[in-house]
Amino acid sequence: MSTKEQILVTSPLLPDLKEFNKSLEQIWESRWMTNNGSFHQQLEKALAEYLGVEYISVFTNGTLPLITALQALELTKGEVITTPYSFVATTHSIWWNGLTPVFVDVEPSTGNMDPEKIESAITPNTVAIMPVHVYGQPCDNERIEAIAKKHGLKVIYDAAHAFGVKKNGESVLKWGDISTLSFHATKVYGTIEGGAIVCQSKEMKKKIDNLRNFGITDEVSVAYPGINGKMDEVRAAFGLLNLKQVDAAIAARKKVAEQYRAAFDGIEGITYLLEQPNMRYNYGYFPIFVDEKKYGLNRDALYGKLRGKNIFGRRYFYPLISTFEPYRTYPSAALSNLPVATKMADEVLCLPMHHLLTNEQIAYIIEVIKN
Ligand code: T4K
Repeated sequence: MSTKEQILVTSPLLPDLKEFNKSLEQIWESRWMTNNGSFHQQLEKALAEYLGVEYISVFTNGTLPLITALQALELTKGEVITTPYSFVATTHSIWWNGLTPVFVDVEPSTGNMDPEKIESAITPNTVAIMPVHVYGQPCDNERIEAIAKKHGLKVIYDAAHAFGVKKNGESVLKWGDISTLSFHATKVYGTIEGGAIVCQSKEMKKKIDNLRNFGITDEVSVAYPGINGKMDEVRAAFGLLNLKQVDAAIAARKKVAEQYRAAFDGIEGITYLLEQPNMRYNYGYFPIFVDEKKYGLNRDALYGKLRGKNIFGRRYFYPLISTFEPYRTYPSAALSNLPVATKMADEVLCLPMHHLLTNEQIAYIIEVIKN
């Protein structure tokens, strides 16, 4: 295989262009571009069915659902317990609502928030917990929600990575008060930019839909200081077509994961996250963890070596959110509070993982890591 070709960490899922053109013709003909149009309505219906959830509101990206979720739950002051091991949008959404993020450490087996650490971080000011199903690995929902119930806290899952993920045949999006999704181009299922909120009642969906449209409740009334989070018709049409092929894409990703796992079982110092039983995963990411002592190179050296061979992995999620400028002075951002997350962030490398990787490309990546 030529090393001239760049192998990127991901590749977007694209609908058939001819089919997409047909949708565009319909949009042109209707002259209806956005604001709850026909494709938008069809997409919400189709997503609810595909995901096995009742109430879903699509958004223009995956960050506004996080911000809006906190507003829908009327959390206006206090602390929100969250994970530093995520994309920065998770913590930003807390900040944007004038709330205080409180970081807790994660579990090494999943990279998700450690329920024990949650309980000890609760103060009289705590109002909610915002866990992330990082890489689509489901959180320990039973323990998290038992803690939330005991202390009267809301739970908002950042499920940006958990599109189509199920535990015991049930969508993980049904957990907690609200879950949010991202349909960014780099995700398993995408609408170019896009996202959604999944909630548990008709009334809550109505409120979220209003918040997504400036808080407008009718032609002459505005009930909340809402935002413009609406998805346009072009992206809704794109998303509808992508839904038809997402299962095939997940199946292709699963095969990539199987090849990686088989190969890394034989490489000292390279580990990966183990699958938990009774889950349906989406294989959105393939993080490996590099133990310098055993492997002989540290993560950054391997990252650089792969780049030198035209293999562009990404260090998701390094650096930890808690080390970024806006958050590093928070008491909970202290390294001593986050030893597991710090170690994971220092050792992680997400390898190329998408539906278009060829067996030759996978073998080439494995070969470079082996040598
Ligand atoms: N919560 C969590 C847990 C999240 O992970 C995210 C987003 C969010 C919330 C917020 O959702 P959004 O508001 O983004 O919908 C990417 C994505 O931009 C971001 O969506 C994602 N998480 C995050 C983990 O990764 P970058 O800065 O790594 O993207 P970029 O542009 O470097 O692209 C990564 C790779 O993908 C490159 O190798 C090139 C390839 N690529 C990228 C794009 C955009 C393509 O092949 N085609 C493309 O169109 O952030």
